[in-house]
Amino acid sequence: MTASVEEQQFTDLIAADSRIEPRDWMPDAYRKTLVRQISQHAHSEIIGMQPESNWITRAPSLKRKAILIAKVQDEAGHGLYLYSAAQTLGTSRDEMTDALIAGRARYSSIFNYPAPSWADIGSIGWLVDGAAICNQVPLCRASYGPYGRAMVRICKEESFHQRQGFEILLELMQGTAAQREMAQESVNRWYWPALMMFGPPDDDSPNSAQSMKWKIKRHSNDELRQRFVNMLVPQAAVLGVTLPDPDLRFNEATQLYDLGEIDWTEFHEVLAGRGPANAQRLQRRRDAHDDGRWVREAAAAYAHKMAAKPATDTADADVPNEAAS
Ligand code: FAQ
Repeated sequence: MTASVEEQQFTDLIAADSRIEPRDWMPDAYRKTLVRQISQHAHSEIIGMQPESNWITRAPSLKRKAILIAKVQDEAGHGLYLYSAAQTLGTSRDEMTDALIAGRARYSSIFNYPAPSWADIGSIGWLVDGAAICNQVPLCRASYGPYGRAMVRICKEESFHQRQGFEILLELMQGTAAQREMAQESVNRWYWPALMMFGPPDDDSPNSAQSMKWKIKRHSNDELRQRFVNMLVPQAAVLGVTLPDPDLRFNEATQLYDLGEIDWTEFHEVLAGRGPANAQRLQRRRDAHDDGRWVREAAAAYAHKMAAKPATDTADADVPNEAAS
């Protein structure tokens, strides 16, 4: 069967490394894949605010508190850019939110782990934002325009996040024995879940091949995981922390680090909703949605009122009446 003109144009744009824009024709499956990935990504940013926002009131200094507030606020912004990008594909934010609240949508496995110590704020920045950058820098070149452009700004902010996490850990590692122990204990808990953020191994990743053909993904899950570990090893040496993988070794032949076995059973348990904090994260999101209902209703009522007013009225409302003053 020969391709239609529209289909050929789509194929040519992808082959030329050009961008697909919202009004361009695209195959249904391409649209569906993008909505799936971008909405999951948006949900991750929003749920991902929870482990860190827990520490805002307990940050050890005013400086740390200010940095943490800014970081958590950045994650909210990332969620909003991503919901907007997904909306350009014809799925409304309400639909995406409903799916999340109802427990039908995925978000990154990593946010189903608790953050019981201050060092976890360092580990989240260093390891979680570090993994996010490794995964997301190639997404700046994703073939769908609104997604790729959103990723450019997100990656700039994630790189600040990663450095602030590294710096928290560095300060702890230069502190007392108890602080060093707290940092190491935290890295021990976050290391493996951070490796799982890249998704299942390549031979068990049903979406990768097609997403790479469409140039949404540019590298496989395992390639990016490997790139991440290569980046972490020298950074761990500067920090003075040990990465908790006894099988981690530099392989002279491949010039890459060999990794120990990842516990994929744990990954699948978390994806099935049985991780350490899944229920708590989802409940918190539902409560926040309920608590925010009056704000949404007030905003909608105001928009309705403004739309009903004649245009001149609206303009006059903000301009002081010179004759009267
Ligand atoms: N967690 O066939 P694949 C952040 C699912 S943002 C949960 O390999 P794909 C910033 C996958 O969805 C972190 N589910 O799938 C931050 C699929 O399920 P489905 C989020 C996972 O899409 C920092 C199934 O398994 N980043 O951290 C996970 O080709 C600090 C089969 O997998 C992104 O979303 C997982 N880890 O590759 C915020 C980046 N892995 O939908 C706050 C964009 C896989 O068929 C604080 N996304 N699954 O039912 C991607 O790059 C890709 O979607 C992958 C998965 C690589 C995550």
